[in-house]
Amino acid sequence: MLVDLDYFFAQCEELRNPSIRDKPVVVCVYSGRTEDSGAVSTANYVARAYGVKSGIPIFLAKKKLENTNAVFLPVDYEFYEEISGKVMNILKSLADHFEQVGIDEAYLDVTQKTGGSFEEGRKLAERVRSEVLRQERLTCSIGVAPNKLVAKISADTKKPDGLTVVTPDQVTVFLGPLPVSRLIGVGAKTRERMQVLGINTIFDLSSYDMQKLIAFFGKTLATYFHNASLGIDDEPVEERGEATSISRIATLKHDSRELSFIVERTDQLCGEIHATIAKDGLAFKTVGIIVIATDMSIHTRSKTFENPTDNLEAFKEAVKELLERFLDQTDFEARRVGVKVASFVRQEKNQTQLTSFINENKD
Ligand code: DCP
Ligand code: CA
Ligand code: CA
Repeated sequence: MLVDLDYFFAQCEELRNPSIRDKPVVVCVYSGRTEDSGAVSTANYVARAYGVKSGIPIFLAKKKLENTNAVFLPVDYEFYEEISGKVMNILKSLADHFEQVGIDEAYLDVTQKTGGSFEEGRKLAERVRSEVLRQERLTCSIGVAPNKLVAKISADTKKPDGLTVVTPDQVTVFLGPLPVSRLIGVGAKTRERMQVLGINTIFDLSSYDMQKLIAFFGKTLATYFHNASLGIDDEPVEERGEATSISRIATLKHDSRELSFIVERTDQLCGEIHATIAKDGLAFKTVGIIVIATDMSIHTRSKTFENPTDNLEAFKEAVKELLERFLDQTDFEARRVGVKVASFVRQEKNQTQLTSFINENKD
């Protein structure tokens, strides 16, 4: 099954401030050039009814929501990541195999847990939804299907708070009428090229002459398109590697530009992170700071050591240096501060050789 959280960033904002729930909520990435320059990250479904969606300019969203009690908020990735992590732990606990893709969705292989029964699959999906709602107060949409390709498309069918089950014998009937753009790998350009060939629906694609398809797209792509159109996919649900970075962020007791006051807080955060990674036997090469200023602008600085370390004092010292330089170079006053470590290596016991296990950063 594919589990995707509904209007994720905006739903997180509703979570911390339930009074905005019935209003249009628009989460924005402000570019900072002028007051309203930037793009919409996402919006709740109240705002979507007015035509507001991911990617449109903020000024346009404001225009569409004129004369409403809409709420516009800046993105707060750290907060969303924290919530995402909690949800992912729930999902992981309910699956045989688990694969997170992006901040708000994951594939769960539940073949063994359900004994391959789609009736059991539906029940398990209901359980996933009720656990995520009960423990984290969030709604999600789920697709249950014989493979990842069809699960993803079925999860997108009914939103928000939807559940769509597609059994093996329903796959081609389910996919057939949908536009080809619903297939992963068919973007705007490919869709246009297919349209020229008279291919609009997934059924059109599945019944299109294979030789002609190869002549047009090459063998690899044509084979992928053909299989995908028939709902054929045997990609396994694969656990991704461990986290590529760990961060902690906190709000200061009061806004400040005073190094010693800020460092008092970051020292605590360093301690928390250090406890986590020491437990896992990890050392790190990169240390970073995040400063969210009183105007909500977000600033980051980082530094990479020549050799990995797991030393708490060295960590705190690096953070202090970065903060000092930041305060020196800018006039921003800090409201929230965060620290981050990345570029992990695992420390083998009694061995000088360090094994790198870093996976490519997914986002
Ligand atoms: N996102 C973004 N810019 C985009 C698309 C997405 O910043 N162009 C962010 C905000 C979303 C999050 O990623 O909340 C997850 O993306 P989804 O595509 O899953 O969209 P939503 O969760 O917001 O909505 P839906 O209910 O349609 O899943
Ligand atoms: Ca989502
Ligand atoms: Ca998503």
